Parts: sequence; structure tokens; C-alpha cells
Amino acid sequence: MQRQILHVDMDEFFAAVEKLDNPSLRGKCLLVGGDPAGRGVVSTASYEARPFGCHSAMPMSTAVRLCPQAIVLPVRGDRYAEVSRQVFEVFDRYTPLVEPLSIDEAFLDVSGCLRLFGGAEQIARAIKADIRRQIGLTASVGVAPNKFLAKLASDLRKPDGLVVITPENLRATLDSLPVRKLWGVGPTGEKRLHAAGITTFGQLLGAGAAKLAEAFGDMADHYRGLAEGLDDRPVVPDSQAKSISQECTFAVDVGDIEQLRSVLLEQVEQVAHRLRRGGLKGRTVTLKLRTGDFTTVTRSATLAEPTDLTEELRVKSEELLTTWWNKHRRPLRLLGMGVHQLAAGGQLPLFDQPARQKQQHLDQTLDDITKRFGHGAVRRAGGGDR
Ligand code: TTP
Ligand code: MG
Repeated sequence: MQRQILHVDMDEFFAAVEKLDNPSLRGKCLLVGGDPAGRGVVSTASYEARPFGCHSAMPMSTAVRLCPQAIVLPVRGDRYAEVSRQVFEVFDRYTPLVEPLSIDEAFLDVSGCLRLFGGAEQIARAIKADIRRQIGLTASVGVAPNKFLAKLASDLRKPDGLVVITPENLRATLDSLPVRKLWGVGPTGEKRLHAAGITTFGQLLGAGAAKLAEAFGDMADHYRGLAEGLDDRPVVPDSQAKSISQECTFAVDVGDIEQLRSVLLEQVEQVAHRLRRGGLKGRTVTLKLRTGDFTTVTRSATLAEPTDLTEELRVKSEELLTTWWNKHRRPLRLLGMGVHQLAAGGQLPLFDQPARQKQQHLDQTLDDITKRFGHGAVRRAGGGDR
């Protein structure tokens, strides 16, 4: 089955945040970076400044010479990190398979959630719309069957672009691209290729094996594969740092344990559903508990093996809640539940765990119903063996 990968890259990111926070900067030449008097470099040049030749990583003094009317702004790293978190929160809504590349860029594998959202292009549009509506910024998105093509695609129509590469338009999109856009080809590789008369992807594919070996040596097949649009590297979520969680702040502090259990069950169901949708399993269960005086504590437990089964997560979460409750018995302002230490799912052993198989089957059925009728359409009964 063909994968569906998105590459999302924010437009002129640092400059865009500056414009967001100070609209009078819109439409102006901006250089965000170090001090022009010292040895500062440009982190971002706004799109308005780029036609003057200004770009990232050049000395600020050079950029100011090229574009004297530019407004020079210092880097506000904390603010950019804050906006970056908001952007990544949008990604997390669509898939847990998010691989961050930098502060403003990520790969998303959406192969597992196409039906839920109506297709990869729809997901790309929805993500762009969320980022525009909720954050006020624009992003460029590439959609393709692999990471290399998705990244190429996101770069083709910046800013505010959306490019979908399909098997049908693959050659038409790629053939005329300069070889510099092949992942791994730097200035030296480019020179060597140009010397061999190869300037585009199409020419590279048309070149004979001997010519390619001359330019690339042992890497010839690798680059030919890239020019053909092949790349099977998986999207690797930052799984150690990442978690999937759900929390709820109550309007009135809740001191009824049955009510708390029922909220927790709902959270477990949603978290487990998101795990399964992303083909992930989690090893550590964490509860977050905040009492009326705003004291917040967390309680964690590690499972014998990673799971995506609602029932296994429910049992562990309820144990944690019950243990805490028996000791403190204090009303809660907030209750949250999350799963950490995520790993790609993999197959369950098939024969020796009939009970788990049954749970898996039940989860699948509920997921199908949720897919068709939405969250809350069906709930497993609370209670059970506590
Ligand atoms: P990029 O995505 O490379 O650039 P960009 O978002 O400014 O512009 P584009 O629309 O072309 O994507 O980098 C993201 C941010 O990372 C950028 O706003 C500033 C920072 N950065 C640096 O600090 N130094 C650098 O050399 C580069 C390339 C980026
Ligand atoms: Mg960017």
C-alpha cells in the first residue's frame, strides 16, 4: 500500500511571528538575527527582503548592505518556541506520527488516518486552515508517497503553498528540477554533475550508468533512486519526548470517585483510540491530578509491555487513581491521563494471548463505530473489575 506523507514548513517563520506580534511590520523588509555592528548572522529574511539577495545564515552586515531599508530585529527564541508548540499541537490532532525536523518543520505520516479525514490532501488543507485560523500564520505543505518527495513538494510553491505529488504527476513535477534539490547533493556534487552535463533530475535519469558512477561513485544507485522519486525511510516520531494525553478541567471541583473514574475512562478511550489510529503503543501510563489549591501531582506506572488496548490502559490508570484517592481523598480541579514511551505498534503474538485478542477485536469494533459516527457514539460500560 502506498504511504501518504506530509511535509509542513512554516513560511519565513521568525519574520512571520514578528509580523504577527506587530502588524505594522507587515509588507516590510525584515532581517531577524544578530547585531549588524558585530558578527551577527541573519536567521530569517522576510520575503520582502529576499529579492535583494538577503537570506538565512549570511552575515547581518552584508544583508543590511544589500537591503539598507530593512528593519533589523533581534531573535526572540522563547516566543518562536511558543508558536512552534502551537503549530505542533495542530499536527498532533491529525496523527501521532509526527517527526520534527526543526522549529518550524515536520514530517507527518497520515497513511493511517485517511478515512477519518477524507484523504491526505484534505488533511493538508485542514492543517493549513487550522494554522491560519488559530495561530494567524501560513504554512507550505507537500503531500507525497514519501519523505523526500513531500519535502520537495512543500518547497515548490512557497509561501502558503500546497503541492501534491502523485504517481501520475511525478515525472512532470520532477524532471525539470535542478539536481541541487536531490537530498545530499551540495555545491561540490552539483559542480561534478554539471561538469558531466547533468543539470536536472530528468537528465540524471537519462544518463548512462558509467556517467553516473563517474559523478557519484558508490552512491550512484542511491541518487538515481532519489531522482526516480524513491525513498522508503519511515517517519520516526520523537517518541521518547512525545506522549498522547487527554485532560479535563472541571467547572466545579469533583470529589466523587465514581464520577472521576467515569471521566478517566473516557480519557483512556480517547487516548487508546489515538494510539491505535497512529499504529503506536505506549509503555508508561501517567495521571495528572490537580486539587482545588492548584497543587498538581503526577502518578506514573510502567506496563509489562507496550500496549494500545483500552482495557489494559484502563486497569492501570484506575489503579493509579484508586491508590491516590485512598490516600488523599481530595476533590480534583483537573484530571488528566496520558501514555508515554511510545513505540511503533508491530504485531501482537497471535496464538498465546486469546484474552488480548478478544480485547483487540472489541477495540477495533469500537474504533470502526467511532470512525463512522464520531466520538461519544458508543461507550464501553464503566465499572468492571476494580
Ligand atoms: P526555514 O524554514 O529554513 O526558513 P523560513 O521559515 O524563515 O523561510 P521559508 O519560508 O523559506 O521556510 O527556517 C525556519 C526558521 O529557522 C527561520 O525562520 C529561522 C531559523 N533559521 C536560522 O536561525 N538559521 C538558519 O540558517 C536557517 C536556515 C533558519
Ligand atoms: Mg520555514
